[in-house]
Amino acid sequence: MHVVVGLGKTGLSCARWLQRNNLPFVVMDTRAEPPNASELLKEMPSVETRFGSLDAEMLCSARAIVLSPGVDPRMPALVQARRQGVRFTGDIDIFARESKAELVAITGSNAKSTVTTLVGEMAREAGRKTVVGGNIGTPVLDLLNGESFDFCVLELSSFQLETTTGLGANVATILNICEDHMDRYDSMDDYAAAKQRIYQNCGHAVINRDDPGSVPVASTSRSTRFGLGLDQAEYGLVNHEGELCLAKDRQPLLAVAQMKLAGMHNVANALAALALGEAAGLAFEPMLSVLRSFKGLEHRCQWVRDIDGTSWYNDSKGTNVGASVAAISGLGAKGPVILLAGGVGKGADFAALGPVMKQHGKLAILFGEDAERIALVLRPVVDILRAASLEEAVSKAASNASPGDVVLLSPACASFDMFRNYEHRGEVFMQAVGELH
Ligand code: UMA
Ligand code: ADP
Repeated sequence: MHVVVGLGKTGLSCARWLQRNNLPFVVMDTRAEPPNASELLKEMPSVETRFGSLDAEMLCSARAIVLSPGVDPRMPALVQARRQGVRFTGDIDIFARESKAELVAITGSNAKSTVTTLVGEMAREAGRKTVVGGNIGTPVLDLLNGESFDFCVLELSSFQLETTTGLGANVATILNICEDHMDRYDSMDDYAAAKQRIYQNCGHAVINRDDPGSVPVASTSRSTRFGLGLDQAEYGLVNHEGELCLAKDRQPLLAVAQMKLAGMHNVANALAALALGEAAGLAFEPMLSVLRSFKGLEHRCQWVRDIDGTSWYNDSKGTNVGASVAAISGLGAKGPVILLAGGVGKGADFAALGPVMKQHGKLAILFGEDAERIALVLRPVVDILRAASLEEAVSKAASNASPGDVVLLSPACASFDMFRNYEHRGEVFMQAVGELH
């Protein structure tokens, strides 16, 4: 019998898949009332469940444990089952064995959703029957139950990769690595090792030339590199007729100014998407057409409005230090930055915010659980204010803003101390900014 552990989106889709395949299973969740319990019981009234705690005895006798990404495998009952030789799997592992489609797999500490969406749009524009799923939101096993497809782009988190053995993607990449989820890993090495699993049996690796953490530790048959350097082999940048252009082998492909996405981090993301798309056999014209029109995803350096010469941006998806550093330097080119940051730091070191705020920052307005830890880093380089709520932070930003400034919500933290999720945080911010006069 299989045991599905965790009844969020992933657990529910795993239960559906097991039922479709007539495999016996039990669903467990440490919460007494897990989020999808009523949905599960409605769809499968006779399903066996164990809610409230993990049943160690049952786990130890399982044929396999299908673990949800949000469940920490270091929990004692899971450690015990592993010691007794029980096989661990996850939805991505099952999907990789079942799906026959061309697979492009994307991980990284940041930029996953942006690059995944770009490659998905590029494949659609090139006429491929495409699906996009994984950490970006749609559980992968639900994809197997929908329309037929021959091209699949998956965003994978380190949590999902932990239970994935022999992914065998046609094309795979680690876009970048910086500190994240340090509450879930014992060290950066453990986190990086989980990410490396994306390259298992992959046909073609796409490597970020500017980030050593992107390089596969095991050899791969083929690889392509991308990076922001000028005049590089493979994917990079060139100056052509006075314009900065995306380039392949020093040949210009598209002027950066023709892209709607803002910030140099998004230029790197565009190069990554081109390298992935080309490795997966997509033609350049449809890929470039997507880069000309794609405006970016919500909550990622999203322009909200201009008020009296000050530009307001929502980067609520900046949930780790590396993301906020990229957002501050990307938007800092437009003007002095008033940064709104704080929340749950997930054990991260905030030191890297210091230099970039020294260069671009005018003021930092801090809120949430880890506000004081961020203040310790920023106090020597920039003025600091504290706010009890995001609405108060917005109002303090408005009182301190001058024409030419950029007000940026890029919290460098998770949101769950004050909000349901990063989308909720971004919406509260946009609402408050929308109400300013
Ligand atoms: N649960 C337990 N015990 C625990 C923790 C959780 O029983 O100790 C249970 C919860 O009660 C809940 C279920 O597990 O019932 C939640 O499962 P989950 O946390 O694995 O979340 P899902 O709803 O299955 O969503 C997951 C991803 N969530 C996480 O990895 C935390 C979603 O990524 C993903 O979109 C979805 O699968 C579909 O693939 C979200 C995320 O925050 C966006 N990802 C992290 C990130 O991007 O930084 C990695
Ligand atoms: P993910 O899915 O990995 O969280 P997103 O595409 O949603 O990635 O972007 C999340 C945040 O990461 C953005 O809001 C931005 O602050 C930052 N970011 C985007 N691209 C990059 C990049 N190439 N390098 C570093 N940070 C980035």
